[in-house]
Amino acid sequence: DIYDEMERSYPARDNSCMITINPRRSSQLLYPEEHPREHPVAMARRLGILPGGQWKPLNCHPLFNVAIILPYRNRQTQLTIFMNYIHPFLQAQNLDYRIFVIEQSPVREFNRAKLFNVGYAEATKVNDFHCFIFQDIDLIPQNPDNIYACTKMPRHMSSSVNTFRYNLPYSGLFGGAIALTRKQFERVNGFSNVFYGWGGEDDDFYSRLQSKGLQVTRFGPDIAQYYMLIHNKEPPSSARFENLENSAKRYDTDGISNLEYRVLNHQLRPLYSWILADV
Ligand code: BGN
Repeated sequence: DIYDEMERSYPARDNSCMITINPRRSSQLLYPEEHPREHPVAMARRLGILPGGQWKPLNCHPLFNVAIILPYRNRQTQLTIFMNYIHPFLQAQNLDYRIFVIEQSPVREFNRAKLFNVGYAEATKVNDFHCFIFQDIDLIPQNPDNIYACTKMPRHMSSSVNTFRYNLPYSGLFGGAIALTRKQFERVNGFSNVFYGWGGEDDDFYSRLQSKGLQVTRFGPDIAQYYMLIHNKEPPSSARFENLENSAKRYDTDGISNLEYRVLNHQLRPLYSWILADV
């Protein structure tokens, strides 16, 4: 039962918010590219979103306290589509949430995993977040029951993506969108910082979880459906194989324990907290 799998951030009490998870509800057929777009200021006002992309329900006590971390560079259209879509989606789940966009400064190769570590570190300075969602900006959750909160075990949320014809390509895939409690994330020393360029960082993270005996969980493929926004494929990095071979040697020394970066700029934007980081 999915309810039993959830890891609550706050204890249940009178007037706790309800969460609805109905595995039999079929996912919405939708094309996020065609989702209506609203001016960020108008949207924030209409939906009661606080500066920095923060919201919580006022008519009930939320059960989940979540930071959503999005690594970013040069994907303005996707960012707009994502924000227009995700706020109503998260509000319907009655979450206490805040969205962080972590932008990598030019010119070094993109380092998705290290940006996640930066997001974790910066979010933790703002609030004592209990649960973290680490996800790509191009992934749109299609089922409203795919709850953006943590489970007792680290969860792979995007196991069913349209670009993989809604099949899991391999059982160790842990990329796309994942949910971990702060405790689970700290237990594995976060992500490796050495994966510059495309590929392998999620496989490295999966092996970290395994090394600590953390079994990953997934909801059913009907719930875990995502639509990937169309973009050009990144060329894979050639360093990823060697980095993966040496994974185990770095678990304890490479991660949030040795994280170094510089925040070059930050703003509380209407729909998200923006952090520009040199990693
Ligand atoms: C894998 C990538 C992952 C990526 C998935 C899905 C590597 C490591 C060398 C085998 N892993 O092949 O990072 O998330 O594809 O695209 O490239």
